[in-house]
Amino acid sequence: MSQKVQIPWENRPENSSEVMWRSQNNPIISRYSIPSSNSIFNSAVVPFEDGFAGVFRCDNKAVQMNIFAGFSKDGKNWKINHEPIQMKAGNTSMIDSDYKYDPRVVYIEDRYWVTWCNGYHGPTIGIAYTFDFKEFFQCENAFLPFNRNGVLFPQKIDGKYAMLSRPSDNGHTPFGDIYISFSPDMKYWGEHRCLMKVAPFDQSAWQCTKIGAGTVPYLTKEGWLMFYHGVINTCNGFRYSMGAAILDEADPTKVLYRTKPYLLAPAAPYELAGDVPNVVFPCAALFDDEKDQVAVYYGAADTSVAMAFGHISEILEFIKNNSL
Ligand code: BMA
Repeated sequence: MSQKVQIPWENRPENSSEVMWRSQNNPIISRYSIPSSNSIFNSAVVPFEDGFAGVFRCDNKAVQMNIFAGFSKDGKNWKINHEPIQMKAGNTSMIDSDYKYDPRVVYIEDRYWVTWCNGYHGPTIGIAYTFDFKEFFQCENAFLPFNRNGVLFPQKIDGKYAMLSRPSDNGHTPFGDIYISFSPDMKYWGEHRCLMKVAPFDQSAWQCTKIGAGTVPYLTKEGWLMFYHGVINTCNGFRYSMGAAILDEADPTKVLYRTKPYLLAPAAPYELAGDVPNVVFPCAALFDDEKDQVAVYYGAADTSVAMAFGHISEILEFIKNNSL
């Protein structure tokens, strides 16, 4: 599953012994990168043609949440469209949307699928497909409101599409576990199973309030590797960190391992301060198996997009040796 395009990469800094380390160029996308934006964060990228394409959450200066397509040759320098994605009708004519945020993107079979948090009487999971990142076709919402963090698997499991999600409420949800659901056709979703719950406070407090799927699961020799966010409710509000889990290859309703310590938590200035302080929110990852490299894209403090790097083999070992 190696990708032909060189993924963005920076070696581990000499003075670092961390499993994952930040880009020296963080944040790689700053809040005012398009004329209308107040903030650009929680965004997703994939290999596309001879470079990369992405779907970006750009909140405007009225603080309306919407998603925009963007393109890059190297995965680090991005040109984001100045107009939001205009959806056409996909497998339904009901494409209502009060707002769109926190997109994920995945290539399955013959096209790119976008999932996002879609405003339909509250947040739920919107789905669209595109072949070229110019025309987008919106499909039925996957679930009833309220739901967030819908993340598709990159291939069918036993002939069905599979999606992770996080049932929630209409506010700043103070709870949340990750579920997995299946669909024969990207329209009707069912067979909902609870996948992963929050961790006990006394065992892994950074993920004791809520957890949500982050990056598209990636098949490794150990199983499906998925970076996720975990939240603790502190006396100063929510704090979002990144961990990772490995799911069983044949039956991804089974969690094999998940990190007890976090892999990345708010510590850099752009993660500690911003529109929402103390947020590290992973939404995409690019992998290169041959080079044993992964580059993770995450939203920093609901303000900008940042990147972190790691060696796939070391991350897998870390998850297995430090599992909850
Ligand atoms: C969630 C979403 C995310 C955001 C996070 C932290 O509910 O709005 O987009 O990053 O809160 O504010």
